[in-house]
Amino acid sequence: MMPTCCRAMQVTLALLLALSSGVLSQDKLNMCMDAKHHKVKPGPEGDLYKQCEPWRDNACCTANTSTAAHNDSSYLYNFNWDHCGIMSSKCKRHFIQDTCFYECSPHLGPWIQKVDQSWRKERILDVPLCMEDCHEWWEDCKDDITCKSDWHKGWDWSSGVNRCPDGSKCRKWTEVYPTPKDMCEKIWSNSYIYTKLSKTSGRCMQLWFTGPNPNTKVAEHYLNSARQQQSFALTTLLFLALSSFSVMIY
Ligand code: FOL
Repeated sequence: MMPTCCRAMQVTLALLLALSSGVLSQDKLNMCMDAKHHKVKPGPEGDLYKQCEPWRDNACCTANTSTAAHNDSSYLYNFNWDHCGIMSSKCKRHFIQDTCFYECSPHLGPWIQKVDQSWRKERILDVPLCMEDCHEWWEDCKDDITCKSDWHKGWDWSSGVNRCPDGSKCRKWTEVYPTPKDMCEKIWSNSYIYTKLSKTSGRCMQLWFTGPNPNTKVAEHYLNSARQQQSFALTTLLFLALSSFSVMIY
């Protein structure tokens, strides 16, 4: 059993740590992840290209990145959308939009995680995606073909672009992803979490929007609810600390 003095110190230390992590989370509402092409800080980018235009007031992508997002096998990731024959243009526009969202969004802070990967230091995990965006994406791709469910790993890169690995075969989209949820969650290894929330809820992130970025408020909401959970944890810790100090005194 640990002496009371040390336990009290331990709890105080935990408190200080929790407090400092709260301070560090202040700028999570407007930040860029530390990944392959992201800017260090978000800011205006007047020349963003076509589908990335909605982010021009405040973006983590440069104009060059936004143009590349529209090109096949671009320098961004050398990623080949046409790995099982040519991807339909109605499907491809969703991948372009996803690329704009991933590269340009300054409001992903609450879902950024450190990773140990050769091509990036941070990733997004479990971003709550609006149902309409996920369903429309799946509907527009459901007649396309792919050989893999997780497009982040396991490709054959020997030619310089991703090819289907040995042993995989090109299958109907609906076989690989029976539902919109399967596709949205699996394709980028849980970057997204499927929700039943609609765009009007203000509680889910939108890939497609016009006008002021609606995701600012969504991120704010998730950060506030995380803060509330944290302050509950802090109150509990404080209670524990005080009760162990009082044990020392009496
Ligand atoms: N969109 C979203 N929403 N989230 C993302 O994380 C995301 N990531 C990309 C594009 N759009 C995204 C980047 N895509 C590889 C494959 C795809 C890719 C980036 C890199 C790649 O090199 N894969 C290797 C493994 C590399 C490694 O993990 O070390 C492979 O084995 O295929």
